[in-house]
Amino acid sequence: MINNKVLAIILGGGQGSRLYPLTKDRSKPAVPIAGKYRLVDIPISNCINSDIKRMFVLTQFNSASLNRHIKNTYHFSFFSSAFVDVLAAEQTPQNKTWFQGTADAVRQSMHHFLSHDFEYFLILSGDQLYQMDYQQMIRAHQENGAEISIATIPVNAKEATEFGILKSDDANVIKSFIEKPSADLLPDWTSEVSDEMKNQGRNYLASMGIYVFNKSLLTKLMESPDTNDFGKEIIPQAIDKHKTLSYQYEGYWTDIGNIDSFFEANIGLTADIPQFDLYDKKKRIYTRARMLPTTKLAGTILEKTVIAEGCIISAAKIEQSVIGIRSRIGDDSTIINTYMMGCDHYETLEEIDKNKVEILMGIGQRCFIKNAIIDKNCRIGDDVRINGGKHLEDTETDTYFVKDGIVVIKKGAVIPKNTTI
Ligand code: ADQ
Ligand code: ADP
Repeated sequence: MINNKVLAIILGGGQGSRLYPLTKDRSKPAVPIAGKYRLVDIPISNCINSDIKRMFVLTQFNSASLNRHIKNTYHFSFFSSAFVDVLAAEQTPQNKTWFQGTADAVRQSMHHFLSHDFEYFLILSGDQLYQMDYQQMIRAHQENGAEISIATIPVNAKEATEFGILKSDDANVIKSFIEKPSADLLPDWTSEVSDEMKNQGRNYLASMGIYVFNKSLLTKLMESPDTNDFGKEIIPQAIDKHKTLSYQYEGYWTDIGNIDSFFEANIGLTADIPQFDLYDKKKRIYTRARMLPTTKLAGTILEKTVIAEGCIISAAKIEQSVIGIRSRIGDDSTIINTYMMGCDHYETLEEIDKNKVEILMGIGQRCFIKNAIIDKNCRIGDDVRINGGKHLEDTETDTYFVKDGIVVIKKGAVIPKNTTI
């Protein structure tokens, strides 16, 4: 049984600066996606669906929301060896610094891993949207006698500069690798790909940042203290010395490391047939079971919209939007191309009265909101107009942040009535 031989390490995130301000108060794995999940649910669910049930999540910040989410979600049987453990960067007498990079994060946590019985490390990224059976990759690794395997995917020239790009021989053995090549170097890095990929202009083979390492090899590689990153050092230095295989994948896979790609990945769920399939019984995405009531709607025209549980909505229109758990949207409001994350709790009438709440959690009446991400627990007053788009310059205030035309309302922000952004 391969699954008993694998220990999964989920790289939960460095500073998460590219997802700021969503990562202002929480670690990256805890960022809410798709209305009811968190980023970390994706690799954890892929592991569970691949029958790999021993997982560590490495994160730079020890955020309360991440720990609570993992603790409340992943309950395995008392009799199984399954677990999901969060390891945050910790100061010890040996390590006075935070993780310096992905390999350093693994190195600093190595003593936690080595007390387990396993043969393969499965190293995963925490900020990607995809559904993959890791068993097939590990089987290919084993059958071909590889020491390292890298999952790869064909990408186009524009994307190629953002990834590790590699070339392999006919037996899928990786012969060369370059981390994030500049555009002028790209002509040397094309690969033979299928006709379907060629027709889409996807002529470069990119690393998906998903690696299988033999335990003994990675343990040895980690002994050198000068390698901080997998992409920049470990992989380029290892391919000449250790048999490194490319495991090619052609399904849906997207990196959601910045605000733009995070927004696109969420809004993509509103397509007629989304590329990321949340409805597949065999590739289920797990998250916290919250026992919320059903959503209540009154007089709203809905166009390609995904609505999570527990919402109370009387908006005029919601179009191409993802509305998260416990969202409240008032009369005559219009929401377009927006990801609203929802709320952590409902406000009771007593709380509203006691705290003299003027603007309720959620979106008020007669608002117009377009091209926005609304983080959790925001209070948006009546007649607020948020019109995101390329006409807006990148900017930041106490309550919102604009990046690439997308307006991000910060967690818990209060936007007074009649505000225009
Ligand atoms: P990047 O995604 O740019 O490229 P990196 O920033 O190192 O590489 O992040 C990889 C994963 O590790 C991400 O999930 C990130 O959040 C996490 N991470 C980063 N620093 C961390 C830290 N200090 N502690 C814990 N987790 C951390 C990598 C490869 C490329 C490949 C792309 C595919 O280097 O070769 O093409 O992934 O997305
Ligand atoms: P989720 O459903 O996103 O997992 P939780 O149920 O964990 O959210 O709640 C998120 C946070 O909100 C927790 O810190 C929880 O304690 C807090 N919370 C829940 N109810 C209330 C409340 N009535 N007032 C303030 N905070 C609350």
